[in-house]
Amino acid sequence: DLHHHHCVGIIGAPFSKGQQRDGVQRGADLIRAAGLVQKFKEEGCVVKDYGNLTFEDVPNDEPVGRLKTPRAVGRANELLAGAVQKVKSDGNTCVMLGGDHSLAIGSISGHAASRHELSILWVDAHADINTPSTTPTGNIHGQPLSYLIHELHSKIPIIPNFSWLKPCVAAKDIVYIGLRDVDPGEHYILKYLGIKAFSMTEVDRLGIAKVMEQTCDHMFSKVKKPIHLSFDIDALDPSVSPATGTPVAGGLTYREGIYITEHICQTGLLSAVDMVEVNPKQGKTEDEIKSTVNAAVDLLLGCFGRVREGSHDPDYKIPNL
Ligand code: HAR
Ligand code: MN
Ligand code: MN
Ligand code: MN
Repeated sequence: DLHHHHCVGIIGAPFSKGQQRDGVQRGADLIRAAGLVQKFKEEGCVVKDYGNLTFEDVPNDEPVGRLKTPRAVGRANELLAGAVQKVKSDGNTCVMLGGDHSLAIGSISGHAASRHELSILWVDAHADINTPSTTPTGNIHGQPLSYLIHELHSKIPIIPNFSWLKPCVAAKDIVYIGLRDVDPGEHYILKYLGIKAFSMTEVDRLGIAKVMEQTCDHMFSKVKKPIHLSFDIDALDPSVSPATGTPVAGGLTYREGIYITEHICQTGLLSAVDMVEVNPKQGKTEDEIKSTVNAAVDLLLGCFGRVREGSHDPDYKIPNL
């Protein structure tokens, strides 16, 4: 509904070790500096900013198999999971500002701990479902879903600082939108587990309105579970959001991105959002950084009730002359 207050709890997660490009740890503060809290309030939200998490250095974080800096990623996500659980138990919709997409491990785990069964909407150019054996890079931001899904549990080895983690998501409860750079192992997993995916081909074929209709049909086919929206800014076209570590041509337009968030808001089931992979150091100009950060802010506003047609309070009166 348009007239209830969304209670929003914001967590900043300045973490970059799920990948190798410096700068992505600054995403949270840039999104705040663009006025996120004030804009949420102007939309009628009740906002609590829980501040940034502090991630301590993890010494001697040697690779484990192909996995790069696994101990730092495990520790950071354990901390984040606890923080998300707290934001949820305080009665808020949780907004996690990254940081890189490995943070979805903690964000989704913490969310699942407080809400039991979730639907996951993963909006990304990438599937981020490599396992520790299929990963072509060893970067954990390309793997978070494999750690979270029940059906892949047997493919996940023992990893230092990950013993706290239990799979908490069913393959049938995941929907992807925006895919256009999927590794062979990932493609196999998507088909093998029958995961619902709207690649950019489906966005082209159906249009974003039908994609969202079918996304919600899939998510609500049985019970109405709370929604976890994990939004990787690289889902958008690099002409809109160039300041990100792994841009891929042919992405969602700004309008398609906003349509996704408006539609998800209208379900009334949005329970947590991740906004990740904003990396100012990957912007070539100040304008490229601005465009990327503004897109992230506008997507978040769409999640919490901003609609493009405009709105007014129920008791609005035209002022006297
Ligand atoms: N699939 C590749 C890998 O596993 C690349 C993943 C890249 N990046 C992200 N994730 N930004 O969405 O490393
Ligand atoms: Mn509402
Ligand atoms: Mn991505
Ligand atoms: Mn991602």
